[in-house]
Amino acid sequence: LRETTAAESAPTPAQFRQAMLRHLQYTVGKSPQQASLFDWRMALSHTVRDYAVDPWFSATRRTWDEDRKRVYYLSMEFLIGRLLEDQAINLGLRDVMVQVLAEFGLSFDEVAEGEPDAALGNGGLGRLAACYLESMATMGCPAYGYGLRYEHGLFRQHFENGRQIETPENWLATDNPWDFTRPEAAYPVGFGGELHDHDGASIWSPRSKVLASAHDTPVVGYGGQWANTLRLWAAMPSADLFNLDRFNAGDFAAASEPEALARSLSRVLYPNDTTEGGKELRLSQEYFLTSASVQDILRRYLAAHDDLLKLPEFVAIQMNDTHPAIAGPELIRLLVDEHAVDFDTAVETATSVLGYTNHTLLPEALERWSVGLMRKVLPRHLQIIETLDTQFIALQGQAPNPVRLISNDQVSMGDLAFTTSHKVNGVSALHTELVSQELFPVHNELHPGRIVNITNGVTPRRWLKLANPSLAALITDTIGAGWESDLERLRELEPYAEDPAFRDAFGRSKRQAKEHFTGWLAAEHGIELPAEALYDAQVKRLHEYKRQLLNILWTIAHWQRIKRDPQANWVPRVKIFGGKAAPSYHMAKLIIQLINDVAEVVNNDPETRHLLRVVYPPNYGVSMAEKLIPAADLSEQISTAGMEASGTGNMKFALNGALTIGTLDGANVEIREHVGAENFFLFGLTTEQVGERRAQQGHSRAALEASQTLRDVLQAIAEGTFSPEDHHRYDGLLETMWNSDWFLVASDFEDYDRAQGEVADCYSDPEKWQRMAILNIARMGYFSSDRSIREYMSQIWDVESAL
Ligand code: 26M
Repeated sequence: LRETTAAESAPTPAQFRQAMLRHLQYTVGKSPQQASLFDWRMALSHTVRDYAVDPWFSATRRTWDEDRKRVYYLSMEFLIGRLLEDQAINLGLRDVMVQVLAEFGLSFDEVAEGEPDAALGNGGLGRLAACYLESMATMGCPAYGYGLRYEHGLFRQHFENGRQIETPENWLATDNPWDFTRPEAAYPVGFGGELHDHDGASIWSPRSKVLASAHDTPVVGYGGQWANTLRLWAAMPSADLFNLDRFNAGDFAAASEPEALARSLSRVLYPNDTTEGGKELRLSQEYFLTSASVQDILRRYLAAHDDLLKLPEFVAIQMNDTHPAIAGPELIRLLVDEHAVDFDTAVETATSVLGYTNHTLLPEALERWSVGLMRKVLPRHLQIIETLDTQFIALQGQAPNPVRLISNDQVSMGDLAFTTSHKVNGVSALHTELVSQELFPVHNELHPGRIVNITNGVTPRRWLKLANPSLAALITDTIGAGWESDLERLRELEPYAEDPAFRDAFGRSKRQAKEHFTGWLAAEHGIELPAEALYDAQVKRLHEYKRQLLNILWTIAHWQRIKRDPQANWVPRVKIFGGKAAPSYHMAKLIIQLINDVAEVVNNDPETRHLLRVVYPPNYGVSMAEKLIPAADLSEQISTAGMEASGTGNMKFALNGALTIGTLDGANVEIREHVGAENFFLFGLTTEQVGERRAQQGHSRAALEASQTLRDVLQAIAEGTFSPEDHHRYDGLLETMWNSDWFLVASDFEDYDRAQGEVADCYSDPEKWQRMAILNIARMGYFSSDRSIREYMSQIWDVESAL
């Protein structure tokens, strides 16, 4: 086995070319003359993948040989995007690959554009898991990602008359070249059935069993010195799991239940980024992921050890939100029922192994499962949770109203995850404070020190080097290579903020990124944009708390002002929106329609179209973000304070030299501290003021009465200015604005307007703007996911780097 790093063993163009031609002929079965773009991409992907295998083998081998502790990251979502360029960069193959393709007359961008995004996630939580996988590999942290191999990822979005339409996503329709199928790694997962008492012990006889079958993708770290595995489970009906007893008893429908369940389990990703609750299939998916993963973890541990009580010395399991929180009961069940460990020892062992990351405080997003459904699907686990609940009540002594794992006939997965974890973490400083004080105050007093903060981060390989090659090249030219895996080195750029030549070069790189984005937008969506304008972007899932509504209402106000005084010295702006709404989230879908209706009117107004555009390219996802974020001048991070756990898009924008207009929410607080308050456009109520304002009767009406600007905006909407064919389209939305406004759009409007005025003033002084943008880039090193992972390794997982 080779132990050399990718950089040392980089192939020559001739070697790479030969390897690719071999794959074209023998893997794809085509000659260069017959090959389509698809064929070339397959040959290229297999060629790149080959170079991942050596570091992958050697990392796996060393982990076994050195008997290292491993991290297992359990997540229902991995929002990976494309892999070809990412893997090529990390293996040091990007340049040679581009060169060899060019020799065949092919443009790399054109070949790469054919790769479908692996969109196995909804948004921030899923993308964070993908950044963390890449950083764990870069940091030499022995780790596995465990997830589900959904046949259909997040739905595709398009607009009809401005309304969101969802269609199925189908990333596996063509070959997935990254996937190694592992039919030998398969585990039965049981569902339903009964409990029987046997000598005081509970025996679970599931009604159906489904096989979990593994598909592995190597995840190579930057520099190619380490690689981990992303293991995705596919549900498989299995001949021997077909229920023969029931079949022979004549109950044919019941006999094929396992097969029906199997066909649905890994079929599709649930498209909500908040729980809608109660769906049996979702609970079954969560258990399927968790059980298969925990079985695999124990199998791997027992292949090298025999004392299960030492599990915490060799295994750390991280639960990405509560979605895999059944891991506690499942691990306890396997230890007690299959390995004869006594209950209390099993609980202690499981708790020492497990960690839980909380990603949200929204009450509707905190998972609760009805006791009835739990009993039906997972009777043994419910029994274990009941025992844990009894123990947890006892721990609270004489408390009159103890916190319970089960209340109102529902299992609270957050409380369960807390009690079965040795560490619980929030994802930004503010969020962790709220997790301690608002969400888990009782747990926190019982277990001081269990809650820790790990502020989120993003991988600079994908979000700077890959997405923004012109800025990345400028950085390397200025401070040398190596910043990619030591992002604090960006600080060396600080003095260049005062260097006019560097500022010009930065301006040119921003211009190139804009051209790349607008070129794509024109080719893909037929939308032409002016290059000389302030690109102002808000891209993220549609949610009322994220306040896309505040942004579009301000856009209308801005349009009205331009129309009142068209000759004034306006800064031309392009308002860019992107993001999907959950299919059943009516208000979010109405906001999408409003944005598209406003775009229709504003973009066709000859008086203003040279000064204001509104664009909403459909189907925002990782690959669109890679083009859009580098092109942005202004990043909208405008959630109601206290509601966005962290945000990670905010980090990607600032790292690419966009300035932020934002509230004191989530990681915005820390971003502002790092880049400097003078380089950040702050507005809005604080978390504390949000609480106070909501308690004031009639706050929405009061705020509207204080803002002529906002009243004029609502008036225009009410008159049908943007929906001439349906004056009542936005009645519901307007009613909310006047009478409830939970998200405080009206309360924050005037201050947002003031901050947007500062943005425009600042942008008209390019020297000042560029200085601020450069200082943002230089001071964003802290937000590398490498730093986050280092903190998880030392504060939660107690695992050492193998490098
Ligand atoms: C739950 C049950 C059923 C179906 C879907 C879900 C579900 C899926 C995703 C619930 C929440 C989901 O994601 C929440 C999320 O993305 N949270 C975001 O996490 C980011 C990473 O920590 C933070 O930066 C964001 O602030 C936070 O909103």
